[in-house]
Amino acid sequence: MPAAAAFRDSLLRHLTYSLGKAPENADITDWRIALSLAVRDRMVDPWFASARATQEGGHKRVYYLSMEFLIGRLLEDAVVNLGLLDVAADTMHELGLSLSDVLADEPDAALGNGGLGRLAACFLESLSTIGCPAVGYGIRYEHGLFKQSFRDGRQIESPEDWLQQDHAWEFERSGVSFDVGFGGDVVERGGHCVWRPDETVIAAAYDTPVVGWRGNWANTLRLWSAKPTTIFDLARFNRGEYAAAAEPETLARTITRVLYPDDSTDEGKRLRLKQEFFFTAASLRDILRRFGSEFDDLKQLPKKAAIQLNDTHPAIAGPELVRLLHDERGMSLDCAIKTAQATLNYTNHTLLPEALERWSEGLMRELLPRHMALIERIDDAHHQAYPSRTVSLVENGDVKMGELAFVMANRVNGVSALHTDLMKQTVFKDLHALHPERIVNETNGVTPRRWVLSANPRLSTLLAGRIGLGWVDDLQQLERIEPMVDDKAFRDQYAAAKRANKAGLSDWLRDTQDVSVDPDAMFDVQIKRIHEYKRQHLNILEAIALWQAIHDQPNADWTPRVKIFGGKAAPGYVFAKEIIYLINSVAKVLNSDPVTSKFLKVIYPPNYNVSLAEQLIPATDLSEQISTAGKEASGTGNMKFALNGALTVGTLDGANVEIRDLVGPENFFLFGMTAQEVVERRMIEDHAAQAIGADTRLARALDAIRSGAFSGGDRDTFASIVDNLSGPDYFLVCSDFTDYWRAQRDVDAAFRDRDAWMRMAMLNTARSGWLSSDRTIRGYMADIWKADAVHT
Ligand code: GPQ
Repeated sequence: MPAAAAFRDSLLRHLTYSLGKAPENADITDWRIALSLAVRDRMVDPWFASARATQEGGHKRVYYLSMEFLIGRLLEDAVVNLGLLDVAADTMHELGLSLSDVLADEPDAALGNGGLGRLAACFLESLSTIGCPAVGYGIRYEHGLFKQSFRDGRQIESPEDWLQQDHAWEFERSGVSFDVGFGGDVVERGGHCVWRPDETVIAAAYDTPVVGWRGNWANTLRLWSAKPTTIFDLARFNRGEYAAAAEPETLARTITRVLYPDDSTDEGKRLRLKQEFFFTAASLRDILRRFGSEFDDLKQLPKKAAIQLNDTHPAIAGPELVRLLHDERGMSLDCAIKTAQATLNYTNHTLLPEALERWSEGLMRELLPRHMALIERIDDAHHQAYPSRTVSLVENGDVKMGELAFVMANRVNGVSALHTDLMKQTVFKDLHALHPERIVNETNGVTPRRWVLSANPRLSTLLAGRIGLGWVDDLQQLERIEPMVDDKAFRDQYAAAKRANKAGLSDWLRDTQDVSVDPDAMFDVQIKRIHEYKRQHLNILEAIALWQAIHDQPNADWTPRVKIFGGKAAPGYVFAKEIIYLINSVAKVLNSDPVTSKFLKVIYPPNYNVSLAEQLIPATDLSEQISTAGKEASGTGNMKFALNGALTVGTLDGANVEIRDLVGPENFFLFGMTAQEVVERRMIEDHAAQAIGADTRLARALDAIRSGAFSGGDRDTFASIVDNLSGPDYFLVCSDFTDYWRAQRDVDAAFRDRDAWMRMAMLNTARSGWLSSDRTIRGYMADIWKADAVHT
């Protein structure tokens, strides 16, 4: 049978025999699931082959432990990587459906908050593309990140329900489960400690294969779901106490019920600690089980397994691995600690003090009594080996998880050059002095398969026509288009691809957001979680000042701009929610202003997620990366924009620094204070007042907010924002405003020379190949994991 016919046959078989649907009764979701199953079938053989090659060769495996995997939709990734795009499109077409409609029907799996979770997803795909044996371990949240809507401009949250429809990608592994305990006490038996938990839940495994480019290799994403050890209490049920009878089940399932919606803030909730221990403990048991099925000597664990802790969320892995090796397998404590240290590594993703996890000793002793005792032993051992007055794992009654992760790790890494330097100078200064070899840098990256090839088919086709497809897994090859930037025909084609992406976005905005925008206007985009350090309020202040400037001179030759915002605020983050309300309120006034709206619009589509990012980024001219220097660990959206030919207006923060070095300072709009200047500026007590006094535009923009221009005349509505900015202004919005305004006017001027702009955009694409997550993963393999790619 020809390939296309075989594929069609497989799809129809799945529709009929897996879903039990007749083609005439199938809706788009049925077709989508049938297609996913047909595609999934094609992943299984490479998946098995990868597992066999790893086992037979006795290769080292990488284990990536992460509370978050922001995977988004999976069907297109799978279709593209397996080379099935044309076959799938033709098949759907023959069946009277469009592949793009079917792809769009897939729920966007949001098992993560933002950059940290998306990074984990890009890493899994790169690990498979490279052929590095790996398992991603996380939590199968029943509900991912909340859905965001706006009511009268304010954020409303509602539960997300990605599992409502069948999740076609996973295999439930009823044979793979572990008991995970909490609470109870510790007793001594025969000279060693035994933890006797008083609560136990089952961790049940669900596997999703992750296939790499060209389908040569597939790794596993194994997510744990919590189940009760007893289904229900029959005695209570028989007494008619129905709700009480179901209690054990409800309690157990609560652990994996929902993703905590806090990005870069530590809420310190008991259930969160349970989630962290739950998935970490299950994963470690699984890792030891796999090791034990292949090898005998547990001391060899570091040779065969490298465990990466994605932030401190799984940092309890340190004491838990020591407990498993020492208490349960009889290794000496000293050897257990050393073995764990040689196996574990830790990635830090932020220096923000409010995000550094601390758990109270009381809570730890209550939920994880044996671990608390082991943390004290680990602390003692570290003190013995490295006498220091300043380093301690427990401080003011709290266990410091960053320090614990550091002490238990072979390598500790930051996620951009600047961030890694700052780690050494600030949060981990003392530990770095004791362990000068331990901290390394691995600058983040993004997968080009999703973020260029799939998200931007027009650009990809253009590139393929000129340099083939080698860039897809060797992104440095984008350099090969650099000599073509002065080729007028190529530049026009590049510009046409961008224009078509923008026209597509304009249509979408018209259909879904009820606003009309000119595709020839500059599309200026800031998409990321809403946070004061990311400074969406700096962006909206500039919009207000620009609106005022246009009013002053309505006949001047303004460069038309569409400012697009996207992002969610943590439900408990009141100030971030005020920023959302301000943006929406400003949008309302500006978009209906007959004088200015042809030059300036503000649009904030709700419920920003991975799929929306895929749509926005290829249609962007200007990427806003405007965090207070020293606060954004890396950023990864910034990389996606540069690859897709958006120019950046940005500060010297996180990976912006490296992006600017790559693309060249003349192709990047830099503004603002450096991290060092930020520290110095904060020492000036009235820095905000000084900045406002020195810039009438800034003063006027703040006055407009204060006087109620965006709140129907009410002066109180945005008082918290204005008071903050004119008072403490910790994130230095006012101090950076003047230079931001200057940079934005430079952007305006540059955009008016379309040809020169396109040249700069093309240079951004040509020079951004280093930003591939394949490069990042190769760095981890060489510097941290000492793991090799395996070829099937
Ligand atoms: N990041 Cl600590 C998150 O997305 N969530 C978090 O809880 C923490 C960090 C981000 C960080 O803010 C970005 O700068 C990074 O690019 C990203 O992690 C991946 O490293």
